[in-house]
Amino acid sequence: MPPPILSSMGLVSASFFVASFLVVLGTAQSATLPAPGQPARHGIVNGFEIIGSSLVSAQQIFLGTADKVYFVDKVENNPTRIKGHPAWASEWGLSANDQRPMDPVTNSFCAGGNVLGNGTWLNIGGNQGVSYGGQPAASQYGGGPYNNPDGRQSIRLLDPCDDGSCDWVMSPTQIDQRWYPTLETLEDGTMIILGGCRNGGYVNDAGQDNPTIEFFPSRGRPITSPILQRTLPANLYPLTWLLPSGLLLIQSNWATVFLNYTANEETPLDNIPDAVRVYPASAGTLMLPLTPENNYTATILFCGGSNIQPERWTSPSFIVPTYAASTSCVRLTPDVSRRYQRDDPLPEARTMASFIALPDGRVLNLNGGRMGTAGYGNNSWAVGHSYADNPVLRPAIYDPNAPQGQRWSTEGLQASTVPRMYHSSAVLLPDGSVLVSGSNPNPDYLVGPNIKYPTEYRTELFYPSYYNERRPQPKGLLAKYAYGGQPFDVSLDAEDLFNDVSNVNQTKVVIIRPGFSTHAINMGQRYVELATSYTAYQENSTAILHVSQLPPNPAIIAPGPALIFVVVKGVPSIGGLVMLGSGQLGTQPILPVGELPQANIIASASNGNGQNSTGAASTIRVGGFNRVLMLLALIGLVVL
Ligand SMILES: *[C@@H]1O[C@H](CO)[C@@H](O)[C@H](O)[C@H]1NC(C)=O
Ligand SMILES: *[C@@H]1O[C@H](CO)[C@@H](O)[C@H](O)[C@H]1NC(C)=O
Ligand SMILES: *[C@@H]1O[C@H](CO)[C@@H](O)[C@H](O)[C@H]1NC(C)=O
Ligand SMILES: *[C@@H]1O[C@H](CO)[C@@H](O)[C@H](O)[C@H]1NC(C)=O
Ligand SMILES: *[C@@H]1O[C@H](CO)[C@@H](O)[C@H](O)[C@H]1NC(C)=O
Ligand SMILES: *[C@@H]1O[C@H](CO)[C@@H](O)[C@H](O)[C@H]1NC(C)=O
Ligand SMILES: *[C@@H]1O[C@H](CO)[C@@H](O)[C@H](O)[C@H]1NC(C)=O
Ligand SMILES: [Cu+2]
Repeated sequence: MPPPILSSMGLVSASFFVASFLVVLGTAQSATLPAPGQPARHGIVNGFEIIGSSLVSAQQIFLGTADKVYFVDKVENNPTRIKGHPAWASEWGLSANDQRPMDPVTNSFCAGGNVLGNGTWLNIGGNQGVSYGGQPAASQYGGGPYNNPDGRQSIRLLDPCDDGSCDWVMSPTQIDQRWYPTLETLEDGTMIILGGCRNGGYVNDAGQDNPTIEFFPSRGRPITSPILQRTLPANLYPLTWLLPSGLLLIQSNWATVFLNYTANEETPLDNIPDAVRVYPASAGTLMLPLTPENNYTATILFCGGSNIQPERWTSPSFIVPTYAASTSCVRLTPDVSRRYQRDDPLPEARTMASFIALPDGRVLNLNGGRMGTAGYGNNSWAVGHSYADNPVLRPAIYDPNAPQGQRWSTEGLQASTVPRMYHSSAVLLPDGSVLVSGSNPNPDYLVGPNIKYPTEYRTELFYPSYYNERRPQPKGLLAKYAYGGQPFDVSLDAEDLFNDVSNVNQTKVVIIRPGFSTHAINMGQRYVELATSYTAYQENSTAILHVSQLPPNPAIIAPGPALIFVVVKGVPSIGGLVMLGSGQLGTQPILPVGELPQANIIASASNGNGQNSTGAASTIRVGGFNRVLMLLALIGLVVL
């Protein structure tokens, strides 16, 4: 962090800006969420429950509203139909447990997705139009049994809704052909779209590679990316995160770079050790919680995948499903060091692990197999068509705060009964359960008694340990959050604090973007803890939680919709869907950060031992951090 150099000009414009913004903020702050209630279900704690059958197979899923999960499949012969052809998308209503088919128009096979800063979801790219068995359709403009035009250049948009009226809409603009692209939301709420191939296949090759990046809305022609160009053949769905520094981290095959996407400049970091993590090796990956304690410093965890050398991928003697997946876990804190560090290995080798950020700060690891990789084909050695085998049915949980050597645990966790192989997915729901669905390592819809890995519709919830606890019901959470600005108050009653006021110092407010889940990646998934302090009353065990707005840097979490939870002693409230930032694409307003009041537990007058514990550690931490935030805010203002 550079030393503070503030020109008088900066201060003048800052104070002018503060004054004008307080008016705006006054309006923004008046909108609060209704206090959340309790889960509608009683869960099987640490276990799975099948809650129904999806209409299409869940190759891609995301939470669009607090009540609706959207499914996107590849084009195939799903018995559910819409507009005279098989459906390949649907909506699942959580409270009513009902569904409806939807129509993404073109073939969304292995598309990428993510959400814009204004709340519109994107689903981008895909495959050619297909017919029975995934064979190319006679016409690439529609018609035929599946009536699906070529989706490789498609930009599909969805504004999620709760009234059953919304459907996918095609953007009139197109992208370059991309099958298996990655989407990452940028700090102005626009989208960067990375990589992909033109014709598909198990891995990429020079003849069909699209080693370029482009943007939505468009910023002009695609730009060549050297890392994508030199990491064939395993460069599809490149693992990409926007870092708090504003650089992007890209991990592809064995290589890692920073991308400065405005200067179009890539800077190499160390190669990743032990295993390939991108598709089709498909490691579990996740940015660990960004918290006031770690100064919002990003650490990325990569676990499993497969140790496959470049020439092996295309070797005719490579029998994929008999090759064991990796147990290796590594971490990278790219804004601090370019070196990967080994972390505790997975309890079981895994390819296609989905990593889900739980509100309590732990990471749930589920889905995938012990052998082989993602992908499928008509090879004699395939398991049916699957290139993976030996499903890992038991989840595992990673605690980033546990001492090294003790971070992974499977204790008490029950196995699922449903293999979740290639084309399965998982996403966090507002009630803190995790929806798990999909699995279809087949070219078309395929079910039957002798099919080991059929097209899977069974949809489960996994209920983490906190699920049946009485949930906190905080009052006063906002509906919109600014980057910087004034703190606000949330009230917790005695029940919310489990009738023990000292639990207020084990209370946190967290924002989670659950992301777009496909191919063991949750694009855009992120966990950010807000700075807090409290005024608590021993006399009646209630507390006012003082909560900071978002850190004044939209690269920490990009604008757009996300869930907010208040977590007391590891038990989250039911998450509310809120808007981060302005709700519009474009440079986000950055505000000076208001100081949090001193944390304080006020002793009962009647209580003889007269405890008056001020949360000194919490307050000093916040104070020190705020100076940094203030500087960032002022830099932002000068730029404005
Ligand atoms: C969000 O921005 C995109 C790109 O400009 C636009 O297509 C979409 O309609 C916008 N959504 C909303 C809700 O305004
Ligand atoms: C990207 O490079 C440009 C030009 O060198 C520089 O001004 C900018 O600060 C860089 N961006 C980041 C996020 O480092
Ligand atoms: C975070 O910042 C504070 C104050 O600037 C500093 O004291 C602390 O060491 C930093 N912590 C980390 C983990 O970098
Ligand atoms: C794979 O095999 C099936 C069944 O024999 C056949 O229908 C299909 O066309 C084949 N697919 C490819 C891509 O060769
Ligand atoms: C919370 O406060 C209680 C009582 O003051 C104390 O015993 C406990 O150690 C504190 N816990 C944390 C995590 O600070
Ligand atoms: C709890 O006690 C404090 C201090 O007497 C008081 O200000 C507050 O209103 C009380 N809260 C409730 C919910 O009774
Ligand atoms: C507790 O301590 C704070 C900070 O020193 C002080 O402002 C407050 O008056 C004290 N409260 C009681 C009830 O003693
Ligand atoms: Cu795929």
